[in-house]
Amino acid sequence: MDVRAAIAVAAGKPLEVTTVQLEGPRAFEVLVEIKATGICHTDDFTLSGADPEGIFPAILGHEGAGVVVEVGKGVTSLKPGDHVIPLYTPECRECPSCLSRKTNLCTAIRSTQGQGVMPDGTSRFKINGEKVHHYMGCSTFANYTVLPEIALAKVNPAAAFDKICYIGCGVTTGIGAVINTAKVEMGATAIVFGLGGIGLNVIQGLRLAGADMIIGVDLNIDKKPWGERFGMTHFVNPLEVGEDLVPYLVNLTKRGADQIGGADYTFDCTGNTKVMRQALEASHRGWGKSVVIGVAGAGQEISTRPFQLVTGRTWMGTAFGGARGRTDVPKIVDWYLDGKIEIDPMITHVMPLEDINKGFELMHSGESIRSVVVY
Ligand code: NAD
Ligand code: AHE
Ligand code: ZN
Repeated sequence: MDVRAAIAVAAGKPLEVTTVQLEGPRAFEVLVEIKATGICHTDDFTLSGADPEGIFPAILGHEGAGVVVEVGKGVTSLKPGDHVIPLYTPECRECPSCLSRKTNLCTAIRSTQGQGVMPDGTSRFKINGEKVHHYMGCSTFANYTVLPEIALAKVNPAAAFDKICYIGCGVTTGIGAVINTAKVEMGATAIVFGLGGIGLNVIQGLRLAGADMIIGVDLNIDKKPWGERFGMTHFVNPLEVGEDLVPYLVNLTKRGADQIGGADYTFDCTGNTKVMRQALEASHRGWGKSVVIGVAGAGQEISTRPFQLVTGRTWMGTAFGGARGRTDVPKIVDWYLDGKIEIDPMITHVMPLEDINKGFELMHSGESIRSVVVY
């Protein structure tokens, strides 16, 4: 069938909106009509050419929501009409990783996903007979896409697609980093570096977990009211503090009889490796946990003095907020419907697929929190 899609033709080039051909679902696959998709910084990261797994041409997009149109042979958990959210971290419930209960990083289809193809090694997308790659197993920058059954979460049909698409990445990553990865407790102190589409969800996760002091750090002063809107208690602009950012943050978080500073929990939501180091070093001596969420380009590395770890800090990372997609995503949709978490105000811009490059420009200029394409 013919579908409308935004194709990433080459690194650093704008997406090209055109018609491509999509083959129907094979065994254990599902054809989904995508109704809405968010634009995440990771799409921009891959489009920039910095992603070692970036392949062109490809149909990017991994933050979608839609409706099942057709199921392939052997599919048992979904039927036409079901509302679904695509999962770039699937949940097969059978691989050693799923069975370990220690990680959400299902390994069932990870290698083919990284090669931009379906689990059988082929692509369902073509343009003029030439192969177009899938992306993160999702390709939500197309109004129809095919996914493996294990990479779809069935969700409450009462929820609006143009809001819950954000649960496909940003909302779940931010809130999950707090709840699943860091396991933040009531009364904790926390620092969030980068108050974009992910960082603001870390902040609302911290509010949900009952953190007392929530410090937001961003180079863009316009993000201050945004942080406050979701529970941030203090804002720090590194440009005002200069070279002394870490001692400044340690001082700000001093408490208790010994007056040792550093936050209980810190989160990098920038993808900048220097910020990742600052986040680790601004966490508390003896027990601070620092969570890397940001994604950094090929060849970039993080560093610190081993002393920082010897003295009890833990450096950790999270993908998709540690969420097991088919189990946790439907619950997060229900949290949204129950008013437990907010999504609507963070969706600052909505546009048709034809204007998708505008969504990337708004991200670059820092004007948007989340842009959503509605088909
Ligand atoms: P975004 O562009 O919306 O937000 C980034 C924010 O960081 C902006 O507000 C920007 O002003 C701020 N920033 C940039 N450099 C900074 C610095 N040196 N100090 C302080 N603030 C700085 O991006 P996003 O969609 O929120 O994504 C954030 C990062 O998280 C990206 O690297 C993205 O690829 C990654 N990500 C990871 C996962 C995961 O599962 N681990 C999921 C989604 C996104
Ligand atoms: N392809 C990159 C890695 C990118 C990456 O870490 N992706 C995150 C999700 S970001 C969503 O916005 C992820 O899920 N990682 C786990 C995984 O298995 O990819 C690279 O550096 O090669
Ligand atoms: Zn993302």
